[in-house]
Amino acid sequence: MRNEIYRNILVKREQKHKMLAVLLDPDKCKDRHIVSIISMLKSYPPDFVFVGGSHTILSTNSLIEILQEELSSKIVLFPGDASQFSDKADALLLLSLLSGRNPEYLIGQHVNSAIGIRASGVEVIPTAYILVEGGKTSAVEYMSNTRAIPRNKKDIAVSTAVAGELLGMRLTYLEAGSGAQLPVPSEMIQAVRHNLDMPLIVGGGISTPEAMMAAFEAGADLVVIGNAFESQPQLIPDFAQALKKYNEKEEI
Ligand code: 1GP
Repeated sequence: MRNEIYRNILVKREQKHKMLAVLLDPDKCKDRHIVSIISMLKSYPPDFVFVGGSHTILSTNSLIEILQEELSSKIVLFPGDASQFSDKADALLLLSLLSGRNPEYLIGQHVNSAIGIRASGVEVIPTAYILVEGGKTSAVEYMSNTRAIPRNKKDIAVSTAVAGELLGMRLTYLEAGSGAQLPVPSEMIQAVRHNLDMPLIVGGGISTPEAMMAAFEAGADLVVIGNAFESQPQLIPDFAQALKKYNEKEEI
């Protein structure tokens, strides 16, 4: 089983090097819009480009092909369901929606896609996906028929993340949902970080470099930005420069 991308995440984490992923939803990346996003990402390549969405009509395949032609960043699938799998991706976050209690997103979709995923040879990273209330009903909550953890219940988030680690998952994705009004609270990130060994991804509703830095300071190893860059690609340099400055400071 391939392990290159996960190993790379572990090495960067060991070096205290924070990482950025840009999330692109195939449905939102059409025509001229994708051209301006790609041109920004060429100048400021993120560590990863995540591809997927809670509800997509267009295929992940064609977007991945375009991205691979244009960018050097690794392409990681962040699928809303099994239909979004593509053997063209460099890796797959095999998500279990641990904050929810819907068996379809805990094991059902996985059974449907397991044989195809293994045959593809795509690197698989088992990921504990933990949804936290973000101030409004998120698309993932509606589509997966799962519920978010209340913002003030950090102990539930910790228990859920630890359960994921005990089950053998290799990444935790703590998430307020795409387009959240409020990102995951810093105290919750800190509490989860404190109780977990594996790398921690944080995303949802992060729309300023300051909010990204707050997530890093609280313990995120990798931050995911979707909406903010999809609607305003011109923001990408500000985030990239803030991250670069932070990593350079840490290396001194
Ligand atoms: C969603 O965490 C990602 O799953 C990114 O969220 O689109 O709000 O940045 P945003």
